[in-house]
Amino acid sequence: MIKEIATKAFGDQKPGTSGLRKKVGVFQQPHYVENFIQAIFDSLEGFAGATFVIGGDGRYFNREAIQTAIRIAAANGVGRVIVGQGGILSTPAASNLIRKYKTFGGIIFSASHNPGGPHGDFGVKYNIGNGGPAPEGVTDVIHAKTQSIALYRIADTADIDLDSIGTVAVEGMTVEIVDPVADYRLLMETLFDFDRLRALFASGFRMRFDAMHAVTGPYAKAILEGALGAPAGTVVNGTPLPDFGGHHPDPNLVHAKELYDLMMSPDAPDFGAASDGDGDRNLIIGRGIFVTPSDSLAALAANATLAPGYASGLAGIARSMPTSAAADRVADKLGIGRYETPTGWKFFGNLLDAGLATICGEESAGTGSNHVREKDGLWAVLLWLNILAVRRDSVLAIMQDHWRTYGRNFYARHDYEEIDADAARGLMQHLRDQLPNLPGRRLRNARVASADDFAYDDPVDRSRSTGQGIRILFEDGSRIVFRLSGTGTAGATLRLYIERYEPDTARHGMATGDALADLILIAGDLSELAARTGRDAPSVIT
Ligand code: VG1
Ligand code: CO
Repeated sequence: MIKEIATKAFGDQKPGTSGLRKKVGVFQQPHYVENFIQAIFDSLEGFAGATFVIGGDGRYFNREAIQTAIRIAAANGVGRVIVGQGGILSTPAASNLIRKYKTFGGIIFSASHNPGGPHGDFGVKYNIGNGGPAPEGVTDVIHAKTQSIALYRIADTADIDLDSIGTVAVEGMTVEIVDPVADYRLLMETLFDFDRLRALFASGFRMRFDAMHAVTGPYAKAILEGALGAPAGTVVNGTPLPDFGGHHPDPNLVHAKELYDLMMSPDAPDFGAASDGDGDRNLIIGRGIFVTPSDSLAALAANATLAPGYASGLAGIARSMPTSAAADRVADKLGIGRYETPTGWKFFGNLLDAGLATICGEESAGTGSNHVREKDGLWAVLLWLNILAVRRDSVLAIMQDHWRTYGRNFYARHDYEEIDADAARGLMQHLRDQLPNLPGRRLRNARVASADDFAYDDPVDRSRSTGQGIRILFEDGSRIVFRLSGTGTAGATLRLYIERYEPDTARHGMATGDALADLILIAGDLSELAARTGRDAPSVIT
């Protein structure tokens, strides 16, 4: 039976950088999930009888939310849903299913790298038919619908069994429970030289992949230990847990410290990697070297043709604005297009669809290509492995060689988490007020070339996105960027991004902190950071 339930708007269902993200308790309120899913369908047209993909990263409340999404979809006239077994689908795997089976769209439950469990975070995101996150135009309509909602439609049925592969019906809608890994693995086989990778592991190459008790465990085990013959135990923390084992599934140097320490120790294997809650991020650490995500993007782009899927070359490289310009140098050398977009993967969709960019990346450990419309953690790991298998060099040697060729972009991001929201807004406004007076000014040893609040004009659909971060660019190519996070769920998170270009090979061995020390002081002075936030140090440095 299909029921129509009267409801009223929740005040705050506004999607951020990557969908709607809130504390689990917020999502557990009666009607909360129902309202948002109904608002998604209310924002769409022409989906009667169509197919949608539904899955999530396995975190606490995932199964309940998926059962609700199935009931609402059935009641709204959806023809079929494809659901990952156990409710599991990594974000890139969901993107692949949407594209491969040409579905109308997909609903992904995840709060990505945010902590899980009953007191952690939960999230939901709508992806469109190209497999990518809904662009701003679409999320704005969804948000408007959440504000005017008066009723939702829901099938009044029992829970279905999410664990058995096969097909069941819910009020005339077909529910197909599928292996979450199978199609993704086939896609990876089309991009990378699996024979060569098998030979690499057979030759004694060793790696550790930390799945952080999040969604990539089953994918990494099936591909690395299964298809590629890496020894059992290569994948650690490989079982997705609702609370991620009490950890924070964010593959950075704080939360993946154990992996980092191993890779810096005398017992380090050849390669270390980790992924996040929903499998779209990657952390790359070679023996004795952490590769910043910005450098990883540049190195992957520079070497991509070594993998079969990219052998014919790249059309272009896109990076988010705060990501270092290392990738730009590769694009310039290759003579291909380069694009600078606002933060968030949704801004890459049009460039990928139009064939303008092949590889995209963000400084926040996100790299991906035109194979899906999301960033893809395991893809980045496999591309690195493919490059290592062909070059037979260490990660350290490959990066040193890269810096010799292109120069080095020293880079760091400082996060100030859970600061007072008013203080954060005040700090940004204080910076904005200074913008007109900055060009030409000398700050310590650097002269400001230009300063602005980043705005992006999409070259494909001509949409304009404003207020995407304060940039202060110096004459020597150094940069300071400030922006407020759009994924946090408590207070505000201020992100400060610092970059300095160093062409001189003799200086490439410098510690990043030393290379950026002056710029960090300048950033602190200009923003009155300590006084306004009450913090004398960032919560996380990457
Ligand atoms: C952060 C990152 C951004 C990324 C987003 C979603 O956003 O900075 O680069 O696209 O998370 O990543 P923000 O607004 O907090 O800076 V994920 O792995 O949550 O899908
Ligand atoms: Co993620």
